[in-house]
Amino acid sequence: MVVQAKSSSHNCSRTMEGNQHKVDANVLLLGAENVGKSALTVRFLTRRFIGEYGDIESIYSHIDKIDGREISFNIWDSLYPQDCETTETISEKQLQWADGVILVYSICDRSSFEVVRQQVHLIRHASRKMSATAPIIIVGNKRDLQHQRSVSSEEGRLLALSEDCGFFEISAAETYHGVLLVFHELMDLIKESRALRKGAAGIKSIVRSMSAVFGKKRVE
Ligand SMILES: Nc1nc2c(ncn2[C@@H]2O[C@H](COP(=O)(O)OP(=O)(O)O)[C@@H](O)[C@H]2O)c(=O)[nH]1
Ligand SMILES: [Mg+2]
Repeated sequence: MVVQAKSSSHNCSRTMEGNQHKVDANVLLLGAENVGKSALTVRFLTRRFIGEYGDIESIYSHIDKIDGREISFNIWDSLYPQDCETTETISEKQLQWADGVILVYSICDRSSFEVVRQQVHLIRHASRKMSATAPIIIVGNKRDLQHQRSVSSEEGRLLALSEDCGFFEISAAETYHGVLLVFHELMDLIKESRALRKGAAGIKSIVRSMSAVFGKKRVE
């Protein structure tokens, strides 16, 4: 069950785009269980690391200021489905909702890295079908546990590079700053992707009006 702390829809994020002072962004956190999705979320919301988070799936609202502009984040801290070897681990609803995605793995859990690899492919595949591209940031968490590392930084960076994603290695347990950087970078990517979409829509409408004019002339 998803508990929604404050309701927000994809349309809402679009309508607010025109407002110079406030921007909405729906951020979806995905990844295997126990990698620190909730730790990352709670760090961003409260600046604190509390250690245990339970198995709660929730959408949180949080206002942040970036470069003097208010950003209203809606953060979906998801649960990785249990016994899901064959079923889909990301729902269409989640992808339609998300303006941007944070894919989290633990640097000391190789299987969680494989889940991220699988999920990034799933998202790219679904995006092509929905002709929408939500920016993705891949995050290797638990950087403080170097002695237990089983995924190298290079592997993480390479996966991100090959899938056109952002990449960070952080420790939600140790610092707030790394978590903040992840959300701010994702916001930058979301803005870029919206600007691109607007540009594409603008070009389409110019083409439409031009063909309307030239079409008319030909008829006359
Ligand atoms: N050492 C360390 N432990 C972490 C870190 N982030 C989360 N954890 C721990 O990992 C466990 C799972 O975290 P949680 O956020 O519940 O994972 P989720 O299932 O992906 O939401 C908890 O015991 C956290 O305290 C981190 O950066 N370093
Ligand atoms: Mg959790």
